[in-house]
Amino acid sequence: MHETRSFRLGVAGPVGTGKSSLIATVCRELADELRLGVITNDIYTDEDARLLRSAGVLDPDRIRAVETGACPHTAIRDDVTPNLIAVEDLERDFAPLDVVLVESGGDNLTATFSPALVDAQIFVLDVAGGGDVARKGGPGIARADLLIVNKTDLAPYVGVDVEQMVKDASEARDGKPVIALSRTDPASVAELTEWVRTMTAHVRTGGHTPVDPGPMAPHSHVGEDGTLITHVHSH
Ligand SMILES: Nc1nc2c(ncn2[C@@H]2O[C@H](COP(=O)(O)OP(=O)(O)O)[C@@H](O)[C@H]2O)c(=O)[nH]1
Ligand SMILES: [Mg+2]
Repeated sequence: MHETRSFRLGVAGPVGTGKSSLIATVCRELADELRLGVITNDIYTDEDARLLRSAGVLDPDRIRAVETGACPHTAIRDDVTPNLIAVEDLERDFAPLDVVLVESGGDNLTATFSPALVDAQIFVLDVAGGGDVARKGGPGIARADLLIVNKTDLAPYVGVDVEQMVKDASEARDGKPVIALSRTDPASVAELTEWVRTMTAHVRTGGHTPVDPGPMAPHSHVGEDGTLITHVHSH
C-alpha cells in the first residue's frame, strides 16, 4: 500500500437519514486523534460540503465536494473516477491522512459503494424511515461493514421499537455490527467512534479485505428532460 494512502470509508443510505451529521460527529470526536478528510457527493450542488464546513468540526479545506451531474449512486459505484481523483487529491494535499470519509448522495435505499472506491462502508438508516426497513433488507443493510440505526431519540415519536429494529437488522446481517445511534446519546457516539478507530487500525495493518455489498436494485429516475432513466444491473 502506498504510504500516503488513507483508509477510505464510505457512508451511504437514503437522503435525510443523517449521513452528513454522522460525518460531522466523527470529525468532532476524532479530528484531534486521526488526520481526517471528507468527500461529499451531490448531483448539482456542494450543499453537503458547505454544511459540513459550517459545522466547524474540521479544517474547511479538508472537505471537498464532487458534483456528480447524474444519479449520485453512479458516482460511488459505476464510474468512481471523479471520486477517486478527489480522494487522491485530498490525500496528496494533506499527506498523510488517516481516514477519508466519502458521503454518497443518498438517493436510494439500496445504493452501495464499489470496493474500488472505499475500503469499508457504513450504511445509515433512521428510525423515522420505519421499523420494518431493516427487516426488508437490501445489499447495504445486509452487507455493509457497519449498519447505523440513527436518530434513536426520535423513536418514541414515530412509534418505532429500536431494540426490535436492531434485532431485525442483526438477523439480516449474520452478526455484522449494528449501532443504534443518536447524536444526543454520548454512549452511542462512543460506540461509533470506537468502531472507526478499530477499523482504521485494522485497515492499516492490511487485515481488512474490502467487501462488495452487491449491486443496488433495478430502478428508474425521471431525467432533467423528462425522459425515464432506468438502471438495470445484471450479474
Ligand atoms: N433527532 C435527530 N435528528 C438528527 C440526528 N442526526 C441527524 N439529524 C437530522 O436529520 C436531518 C438530516 O440529516 P443529514 O445529516 O443532513 O442527512 P443526510 O441527508 O443523510 O446527509 C437533519 O435535520 C439533521 O439535523 C439525530 O441523531 N437525531
Ligand atoms: Mg448529506
